Amino acid sequence: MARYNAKESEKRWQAEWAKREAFRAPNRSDKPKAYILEFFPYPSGRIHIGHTRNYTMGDVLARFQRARGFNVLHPMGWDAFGLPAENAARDSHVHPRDWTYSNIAAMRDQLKMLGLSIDWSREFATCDVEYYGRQQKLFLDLYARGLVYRAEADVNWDPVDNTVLANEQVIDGRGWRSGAPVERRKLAQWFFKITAYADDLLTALDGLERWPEKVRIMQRNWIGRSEGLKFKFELKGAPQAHSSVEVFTTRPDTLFGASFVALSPEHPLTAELAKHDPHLAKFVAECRQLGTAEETIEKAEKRGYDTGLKAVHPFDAKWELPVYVANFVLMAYGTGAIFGCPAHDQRDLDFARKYELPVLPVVVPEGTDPKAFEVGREAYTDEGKLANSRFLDGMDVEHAKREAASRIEKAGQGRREVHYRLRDWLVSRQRYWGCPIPMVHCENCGIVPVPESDLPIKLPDDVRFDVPGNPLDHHPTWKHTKCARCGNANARRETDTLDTFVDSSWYFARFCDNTAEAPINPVAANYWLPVDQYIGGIEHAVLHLLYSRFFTRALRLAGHVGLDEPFAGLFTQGMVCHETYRDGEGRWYEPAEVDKHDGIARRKGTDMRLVIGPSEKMSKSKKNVVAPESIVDAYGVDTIRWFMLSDTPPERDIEWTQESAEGCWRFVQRIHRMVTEAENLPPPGTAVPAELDALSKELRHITHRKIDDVTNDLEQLKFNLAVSRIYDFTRALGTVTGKVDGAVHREALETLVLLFAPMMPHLAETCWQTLGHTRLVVETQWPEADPALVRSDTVTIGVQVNGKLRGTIEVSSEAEEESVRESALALDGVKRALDGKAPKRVIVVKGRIVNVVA
Ligand code: ANZ
Ligand code: ZN
Repeated sequence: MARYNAKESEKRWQAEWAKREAFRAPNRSDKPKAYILEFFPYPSGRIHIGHTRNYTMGDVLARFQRARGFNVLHPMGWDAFGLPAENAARDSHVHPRDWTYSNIAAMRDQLKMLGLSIDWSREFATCDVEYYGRQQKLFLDLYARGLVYRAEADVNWDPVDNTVLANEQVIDGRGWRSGAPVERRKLAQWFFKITAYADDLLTALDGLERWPEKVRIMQRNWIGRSEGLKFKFELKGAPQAHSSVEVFTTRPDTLFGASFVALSPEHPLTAELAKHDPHLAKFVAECRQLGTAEETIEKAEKRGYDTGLKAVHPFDAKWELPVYVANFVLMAYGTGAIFGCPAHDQRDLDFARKYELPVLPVVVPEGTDPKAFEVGREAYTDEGKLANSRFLDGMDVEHAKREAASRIEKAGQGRREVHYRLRDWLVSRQRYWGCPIPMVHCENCGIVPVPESDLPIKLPDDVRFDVPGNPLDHHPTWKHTKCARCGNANARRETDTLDTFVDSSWYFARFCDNTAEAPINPVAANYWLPVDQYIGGIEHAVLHLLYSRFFTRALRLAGHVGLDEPFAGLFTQGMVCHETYRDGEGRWYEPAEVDKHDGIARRKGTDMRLVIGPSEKMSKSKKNVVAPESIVDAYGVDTIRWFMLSDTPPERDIEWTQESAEGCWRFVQRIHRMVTEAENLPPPGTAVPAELDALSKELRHITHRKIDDVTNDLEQLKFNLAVSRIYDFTRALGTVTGKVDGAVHREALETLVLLFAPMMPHLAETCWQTLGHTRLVVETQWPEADPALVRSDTVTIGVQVNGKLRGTIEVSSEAEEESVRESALALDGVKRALDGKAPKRVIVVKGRIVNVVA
């Protein structure tokens, strides 16, 4: 019996699919449409095995939906602008364009090797001038609609990448790419007015029912809507133009617990005071080193500077509060000034303890005596009743908020307001390898948009990377141009390029028609959008996914698309992990460079011992990556695909191990053997006889239940469950040869092949052919379950080993405990988990579950 030659078969079927254009998606069809998309990759070099997980998931869905009669769009492209290309240029003297396109070529081959059912005719890279030139047109359209502006602002400056960053791109106070601590600088920059949609972006989250709740929560928090009160404190001792200061609070109920007022270091009053106070000026300069990201400021030690000014309490003219400048007050939020109530706000409490300010509780838990209630190291932020608060005493928090706010409004000292944490999106970058912003600066006219007829503004090729700063700015001629408005020959092109997150904010719309003259073909976009299932990593929960939601709204305003929400369904897959290996000097080693025996790792071919680190997300920096080629050479791509879907729920992290991959490979072989060795099958299309023996009837039941189950599993993206059903089905089929009706046997085998086809498409084609078919699986419909056969007196029960689901078994609802136990232990998944050892205990919960304790 010939073993299954995965490598040969995979090559052959891939060529066959390409020849038949099996995955080409027409823009017009009678079928219902399904748009399935994985986050498009950044062409950083080569993919490793960790990257294959989300492509596999997307591909399973695409193949599944195609078989179910959908017109499926499953495209691929490249998020190809960005700094790594410039760094490569600086370090290895290769042009960013060459570096990028050669990476794309390599990665395209790799993705093709994975057998993904992609419509390659729609491929593009965001660095293609055909793409970024059209993006410039979109930029001009948004500018004309008032959604783009240039302003001087405090920005995050990344001193390593030499560019500004958006707030979303500062993680723990460091640049998201460089990891360098960011600084605060005042610069004129380009912004997208995402805040114009703050409320809409927030409320529309409720309608995104097929998004993970955690992503919606993260976006909700990022947008950060607050209802509060803006009001004035009269100031004593302040310079003339500053007789009062405005603050924003969400807790006007706590006003009688106020013990200080604080200004942002960037507040105009601070600047005024600092002119005559060098100590304050020095304090402000120190605060600047913190950057503008809120998270960083939140975590930094609270520090303040007493200005000596006094603020008058709005409810008591005789009550004066000290006025500080404090590092935790952001200029860009609210009014850039606050009043502090230490008993009920942790930051204020930390601050008050440090500067020995009073801490007076004004909200106490229901039923507590205010005199006995004390605040220690932790602020009290829960519900309660007002106390120590004169006319507010005894009210609950909501009531007291309303009462305090009304009094202030009536007195004309302030107004209720809604504030958002969300800031406008800073999109300009001082880098070369990005989309040039199509604007011109003219000394007569100011900012002048490039006329559309002059688009695209192409990047120059002859640039230098050996001098720090923006290569476009250094270029001897590129930026010199004529003003389109007044003809001034000394106008200057904008040398900033767009944040690459702009590139990824509309690529999904371009895929709908990548040949259109317009940036987006509205007919095609209206047909295909929204993306029905989007798959990618949770790290983009706020960045890419929020920007795209905004950009789609902006595009709608400019008449390019007809919808607001680009992604109807979102799935965030878990990471692929691997342990790490390090030598005594801290150098990392790839798994391929390591020999591991009995838990001891040595560098291959030497006896140098390596330290084994915990399993972590695969990453180039720690070298815990596995090249897909090495696995494909040994076992074929279907083995990788099967591995990526097996055992663990898709939203959780998995660990790549050679042993499990070998297990998958054995399963591939086993299926192939089973299909090849099946004897006495009647020809394809033979009807199942009406009268059947008991065993044949039972097999039909199993077959149709499997169709039903796998269909449901895949609809819900429960790939691991689908996999365990197929293991189970295979096991059931393994025992019937020669004992059941031939037509029933054929029906079961064909069903098995069609059910695993989305996951192991190459193996499926080979088996399908072996079973005597001339059409391909990719041209064959998904099997349909007969409802009468789905209903049966068997039950499917899960089998867990140490609490982790390893498979399911199909048993009669009457089955004896002993036989259930036996079937459970016979599962491949269970055997693998037990690794040859006997189980400690097997607990059978009749009709429900089997728990194996290893
Ligand atoms: C007094 C107070 C008392 C506050 C209390 C809170 C609790 P959210 O809900 O996030 O919108 N705040 C206002 N502007 C600020 C700024 N520019 N920088 C730093 N903090 C600022 O937070 C609103 C609350 O954050 C406001 O309510 C204010 O402190 C503070 F028991 O006012 B509160
Ligand atoms: Zn001009």
